[in-house]
Amino acid sequence: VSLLKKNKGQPPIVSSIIPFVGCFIQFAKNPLALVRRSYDQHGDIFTLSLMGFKMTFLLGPEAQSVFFRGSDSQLSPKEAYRFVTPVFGKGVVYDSETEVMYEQLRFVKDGLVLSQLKKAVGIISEEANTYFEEKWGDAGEIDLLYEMNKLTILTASRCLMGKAINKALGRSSELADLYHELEEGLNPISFFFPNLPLPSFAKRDRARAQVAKIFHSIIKDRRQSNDETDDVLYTLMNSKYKDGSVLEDEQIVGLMIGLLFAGQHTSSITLTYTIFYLLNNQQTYMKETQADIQRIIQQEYNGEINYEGLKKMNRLETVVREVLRMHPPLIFLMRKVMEPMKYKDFDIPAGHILAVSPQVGMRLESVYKNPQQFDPKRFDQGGEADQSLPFSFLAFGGGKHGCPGENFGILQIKTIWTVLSQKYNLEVGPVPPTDFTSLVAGPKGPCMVKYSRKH
Ligand code: X2N
Repeated sequence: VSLLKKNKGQPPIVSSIIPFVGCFIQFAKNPLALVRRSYDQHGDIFTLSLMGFKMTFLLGPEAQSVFFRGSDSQLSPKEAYRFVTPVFGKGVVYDSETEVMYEQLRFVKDGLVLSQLKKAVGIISEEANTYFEEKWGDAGEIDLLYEMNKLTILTASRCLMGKAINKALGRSSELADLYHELEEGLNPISFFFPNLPLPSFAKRDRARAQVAKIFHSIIKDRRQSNDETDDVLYTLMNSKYKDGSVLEDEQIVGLMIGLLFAGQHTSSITLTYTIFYLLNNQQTYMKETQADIQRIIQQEYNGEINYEGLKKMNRLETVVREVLRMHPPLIFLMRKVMEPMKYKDFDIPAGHILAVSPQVGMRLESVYKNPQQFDPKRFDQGGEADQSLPFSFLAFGGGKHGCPGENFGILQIKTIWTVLSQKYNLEVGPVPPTDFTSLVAGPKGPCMVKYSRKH
């Protein structure tokens, strides 16, 4: 037997009888089933041929670590996520030079530091209180996903941009409609067909121009009034690149659009699933969570919802993490391979799209026991997740591009649930299935829920 490692060539290709199109139809129908089936057949690395793209999947912590540890010059997020640029804008998020991208990421992280999170709790609970009082009343039936989406637009935009933006949102539904038109432009099909002339693209460009105009005027007002509300906008307006220059207004606008999108959909989806899981586990996690709210928020902090109190609510936090394990809103994360690379004995050529699938990756039996079972206890201190390998939990990505909004997002969900569950009793059906046809994968709507005010 030769001691030299045998070169196995490129990763196994998942077979398909249709040239060019490849597995695209199966992929479009149920991308996760295809990825899971291919993993069972081929193991932790394989390539799907989709519309002329070679998508190479890495599954399991060992393979995933290669993805998250790669440098941008080897594994480019910018090249993989080009299709988001018309929405977020040029020169920001994934469209900037690597070094600039990292500096922008740092500005965002600076805008979401602990002191900001503490303030955010106050803002979010205030917005949530007002929302429920004005919109829900005493009893009724609503589409929970729709409602949580509306509420997280308000909370995320206020935490990012202060009160002015919510005045603009409240004055007319125009801005909300514009956001919606802008988001319609983030169709996942445009990953495969960036130049397809979809009718939504003309609307997208018009909406972006309008939103930009409104954001520009908010920035201008901020400067003139010497308003020193320190929110994320304030942080961005006062941040400096290493060369001493400040962000251009156009870049601030682009980052705001990106952050607003990021903070809204992932949160409203996770919040909706969290509520479904809590109410479907009345005798266990719901009971425990509500006892914590009673003991910590009510007794220890006299009903005031603050950062310290929410931090102590461990069960709610493990419920949210377990929801994210089973239903990560981003079902794929991608990079473009810029230089040929190796994984185990396989050669991955330049030009492949490298992909990690949080949803499939967090339901592997080798990573989490009974992965199809909802079990928040796995995230308890000293629980099974504490023993897992790095890059086992994928809901917030990892490595240099790891999500800067992780703490904010979880806190936002905990805050809104604490406000909501103290006001209302809810009646929900079973946990809804997931809709994989949008960029951010959430429960298939409508998610009708009955509510009535507590005493
Ligand atoms: C054939 C429709 O085509 O039925 F938002 F500042 C802001 C994640 C990018 C996933 C691409 C799936 C293609 C289904 C086609 C910011 C909070 C971010 C982070 C099905 C019939 C966005 C593209 C998904 C290809 C799968 C990009 C988000 N934190 N938010 N049916 O992430 O972070 C941000 C970051 C991507 C994909 C696909 C179909 C920073 C069809 C019709 C057809 N994929 N996919 N974020 N499909 N059909 C975000 C990462 C960034």
